[in-house]
Amino acid sequence: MSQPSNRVFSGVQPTGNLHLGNYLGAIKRFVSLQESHECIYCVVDLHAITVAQDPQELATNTREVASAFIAAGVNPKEHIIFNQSQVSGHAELAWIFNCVARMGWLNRMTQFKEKAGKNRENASVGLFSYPTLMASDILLYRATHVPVGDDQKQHLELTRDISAKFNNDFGEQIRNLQHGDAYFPMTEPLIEGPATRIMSLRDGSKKMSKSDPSDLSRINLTDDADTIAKKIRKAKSDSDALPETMEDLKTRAEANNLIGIYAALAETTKEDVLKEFGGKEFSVLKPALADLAVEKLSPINNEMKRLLDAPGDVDAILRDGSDRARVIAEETIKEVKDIIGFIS
Ligand code: AQP
Repeated sequence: MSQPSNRVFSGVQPTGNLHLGNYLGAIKRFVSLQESHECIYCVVDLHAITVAQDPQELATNTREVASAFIAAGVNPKEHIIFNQSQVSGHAELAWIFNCVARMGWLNRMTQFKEKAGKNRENASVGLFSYPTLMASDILLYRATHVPVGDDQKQHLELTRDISAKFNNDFGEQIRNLQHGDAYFPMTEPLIEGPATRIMSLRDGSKKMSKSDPSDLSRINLTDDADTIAKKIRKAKSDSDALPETMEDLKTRAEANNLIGIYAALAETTKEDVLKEFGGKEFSVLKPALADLAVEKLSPINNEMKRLLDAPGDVDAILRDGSDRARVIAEETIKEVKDIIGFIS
C-alpha cells in the first residue's frame, strides 16, 4: 500500500462529559479538514478503559461521542467514524510499538504523571503505555496529520519518535520490501487557532476537563441553552476591565480564556475580539459570549439528541466505519509483519 499524502486521524475518548474544549480543540476542526483530507475519526474506547469504566456508561458514551462527530458536521459516508475496539490492528500494532518505544520515553510523559497522581503504583499498565496505543492509532492508517488540543502535543512527539525508530531499526527490510526509505510517516500535529487549550470556567489555570468534579467548570455538549448561559454568567472573572492588547491579555488567564472561546466560536482571532471588547467590562462580554455559544452549540445539541434517540442508527454507522477502517488497518498489519519477519 502506498503512503497516503493527506490522511487525517484523530480520536476522542468515550469517558463522558464531552465538553467545549473537546469541541473547539478537536471536533470542530475535524469538520473543516474533511474538505481537504481523507479523514478517519475514532471513538477511542480502548483508551477509555485505561481507567475503570462502567460497561453500560461506556456504551452510552461511545454513542454520544459518535453522535457529536456527526452532529458537528462530520460526514460518515465520505469519511470514516468508528470505535477503536472493533479494529484489532490498534492493539496489535500497539504491542509492536511497546517493543519499539523506550521506558525512558514513556517515563517523561506528563499526562501519565497527572492522571496517575500520587497513587502511581496502583495505576493500570495501560495508562502508562497509553501513548504507544495512541501512536498505533495514528500510524495504523499512516496518517499524515492529527488535529488535537495542545495537551496532546507530547504524545504526538512520541508518535514521531516511534515512527523514526521503527523506520530506522527496520530500514534495510523496508527498502528490500520496496516501501521506500521510510514505512511510517512523520505525522504532523495540527494544533492551531485560538482554542488549542480551553481552560476551566472556574479556574483559568486549569484545563477544561471531563473529570473536573465541578460541572460549572465546563460547558458540556449536552447542556441546554439556559445551562450554557448560566455557566458563562458564573464563569470566573476579575474586577478589572478587559485588556486592550494581546500582551496584556496573556497575563489575565480568565479573560484570555473567554476571549479565546469567543474567537474560536466566531471563527475569528483574539485580536479581532479585543477590538470589539477590549476596555469593556466582563459584564458586556459575557452575555454576548452566551448568545454566541447558544447559537453555535444548540444545533449540535439538538442533533445529538435526535441521533441518540436512534441508537441503532449510530451503531450501524460505527459498524460501517469499522468495516472500512479494518480494510486499511489489515493491510498495514500485514506489511508490518512482513517487515518485522513474522512468517504468515
Ligand atoms: N480543554 C481543552 N482544550 C482544547 N482541547 C482539548 N481537548 C481535551 N481537552 C481540551 C482535546 O480533545 C480531544 C479529545 O480528548 P480526549 O477524549 O482524549 O480526552 P482528554 O484529553 O482526556 O479529555 P479531558 O477532558 O482532558 O479528560 P480528563 O478529565 O480525563 O483529563 C483531544 O484532541 C484533546 O487534545
